[in-house]
Amino acid sequence: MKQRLVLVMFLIVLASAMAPMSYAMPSLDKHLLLYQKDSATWLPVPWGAWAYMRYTSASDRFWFQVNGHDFPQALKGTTYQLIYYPDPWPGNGLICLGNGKVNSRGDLSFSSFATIRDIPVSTDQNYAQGAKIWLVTNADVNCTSRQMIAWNPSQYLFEAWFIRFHSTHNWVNKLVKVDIGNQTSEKQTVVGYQGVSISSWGPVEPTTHGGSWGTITLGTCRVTYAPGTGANDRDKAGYVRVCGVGSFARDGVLTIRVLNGQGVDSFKVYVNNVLIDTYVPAQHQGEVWENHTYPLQSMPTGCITIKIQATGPSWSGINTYGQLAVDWVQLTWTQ
Ligand SMILES: [Ca+2]
Repeated sequence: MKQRLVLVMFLIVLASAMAPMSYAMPSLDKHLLLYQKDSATWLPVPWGAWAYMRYTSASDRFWFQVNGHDFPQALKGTTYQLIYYPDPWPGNGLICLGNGKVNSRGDLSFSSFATIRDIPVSTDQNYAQGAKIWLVTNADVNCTSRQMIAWNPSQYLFEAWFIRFHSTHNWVNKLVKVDIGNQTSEKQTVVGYQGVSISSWGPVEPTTHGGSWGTITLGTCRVTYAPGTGANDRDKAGYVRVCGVGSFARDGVLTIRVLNGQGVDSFKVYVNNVLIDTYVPAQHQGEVWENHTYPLQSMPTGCITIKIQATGPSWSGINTYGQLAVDWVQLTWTQ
């Protein structure tokens, strides 16, 4: 064990002396040791796998370089994710930083960057100490829902100490609210961006067909399913597209305002074709506008297409008014 540690220390010194690999990569000024731990004692596993990570402690993005060694035979060919793991279990909001595969010699090597804000985050139970960085098997983490989905600690490499990263990027809060039925808002150009478009909605209401539409007397809306468009269109969806979301985008939140009317106004919400909600309200007599809010765990960049699809049974007034009215759609994020 002693010889082993001497070797590890020698390799740390050697790696520290190496120049950064990529011309775009800033100076990797800090380092972290990761190793297999006995999950009963949290002591290092003798002769276990270990990795050395160099990283930027303050930069516009989190740049890093990972070199791992001595992975056991059974884990050769396994893909590992480098993650920031905030406690408690299952690490809700964890961040997948990059990934690499263990080669036939039992080594693992990759370098990349991740567009992240400061770590640890304030809600992390380890906030006072710092951020835990782990190497976990790809199968045990969901990078979209951002949480651990299995626990096989004998296969992981854990942090030897906590780290901190400070983002020097100038984070700016963004808000795009698309007022459905307001034809100026529906085509708005967001300053510095390509703008907004909508498609596949019914006519502007209540302007077109009259009626109460909840208490929207001062506003306008549209339905996802317009009357008179044929039975095959009952599951028709309305789309809102927001383009020009930058590559630094983080912390997205989608809010939609939907009329829970006299029918069963069930619906599904998709973001870039990924289903994020299936909503089935209790049936009632009134008409109530409801806000539904969704954190976007994996914030898309470029164009974001929001699809709102009625899935409930046709209500009695469908041939007059259509189905599932939407007042507005709002996206917030930072970039
Ligand atoms: Ca509206």
